[in-house]
Amino acid sequence: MTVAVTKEADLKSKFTGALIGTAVGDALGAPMEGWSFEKVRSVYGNCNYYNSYSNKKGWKMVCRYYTDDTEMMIGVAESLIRNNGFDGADMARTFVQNAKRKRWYGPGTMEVLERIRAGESWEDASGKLFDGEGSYGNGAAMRIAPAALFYYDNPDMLREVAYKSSHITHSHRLGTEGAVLQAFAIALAVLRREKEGMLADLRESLQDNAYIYSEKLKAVETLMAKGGGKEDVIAELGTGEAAFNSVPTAIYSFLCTDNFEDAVSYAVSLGGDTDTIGAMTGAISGAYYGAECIPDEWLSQLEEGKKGKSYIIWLADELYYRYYFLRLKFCETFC
Ligand code: RVK
Ligand code: MG
Ligand code: MG
Repeated sequence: MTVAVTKEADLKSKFTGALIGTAVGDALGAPMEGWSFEKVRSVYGNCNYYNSYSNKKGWKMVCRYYTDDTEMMIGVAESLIRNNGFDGADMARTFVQNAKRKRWYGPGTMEVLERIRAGESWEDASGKLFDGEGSYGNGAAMRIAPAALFYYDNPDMLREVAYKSSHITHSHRLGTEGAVLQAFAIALAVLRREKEGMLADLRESLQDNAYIYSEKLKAVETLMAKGGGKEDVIAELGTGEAAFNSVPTAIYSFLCTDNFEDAVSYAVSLGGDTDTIGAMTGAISGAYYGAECIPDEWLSQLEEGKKGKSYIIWLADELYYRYYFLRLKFCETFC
């Protein structure tokens, strides 16, 4: 991974962009989660934000309430901040304390959290799912942004923490590898000023045995080259709840567009797991373009309250300061 120097102000904005971008993408996609591509198109037109005002039925996309994607992302951030880094027991406890059914959790993740609440070891609970296979759902990837930001300039720690934080709920190799890929996409978005070369770096970040992800990244490259239509993107990358059918789709949504609004609009326009693909695209795009690039019209609608918009922005600030002072301390000692 090439390390570029990012200005401090830019970096802080990227931290905020990734966290609030997760919430905005999640909230924008939530009302249409599970809809087919055709249904999304028939209700919202082509899902271009401005066009949505003028679609035939007069429906307008809303960006109000976040779901499990953001609630779990908040848990990752809270735990990293509290511990100045990763602490598995604390993160598992935080997930359990934060989880509210009204946020629409995946069934596997809810089962793990209930097992931990009932006293099972947080290290073993996820391995009991799906006949001992573990979950390959996208629930670990969708919440990874805070860890990706905290370790964006340390690829070994990034991989380790992405893996360990995922394992709390997702022990299937394809579930954890999807989260690692999403973490690297966010880290690269923080580091980069241009998108060229990102796909090659992402490919390098994959483990040798992550066959399906390298195939999907090849498909991303082909679709980028030929400017594939949405039907091709859906058929080749997927829009489902499995990590391998959604993380590459989020990466593509970011790569094939030029700004935050288009990226997230594109992601949710594909239908399927819209809140999660929206959240993951929002995280990558927010990390790349910065918080200022998130449309006010979306941000102003986003829920407030105990753990709403202002709290998420505060978490991003805290995470940034923790990151900054830890690196400063490291440099005073070793540089
Ligand atoms: C409701 C067979 C498996 C599997 C395995 C399938 C929220 C199951 C968020 C499972 C996200 C689903 C989503 C999701 C996040 C996973 N064999 N099928 N080994 N592993 N699946 O339940 O947190 O929306 O159909 O672990 O990853 O917005 O139900 O939850 O869209 O993937 O849920 O995996 O889901 P889970 P999750
Ligand atoms: Mg959700
Ligand atoms: Mg979802």
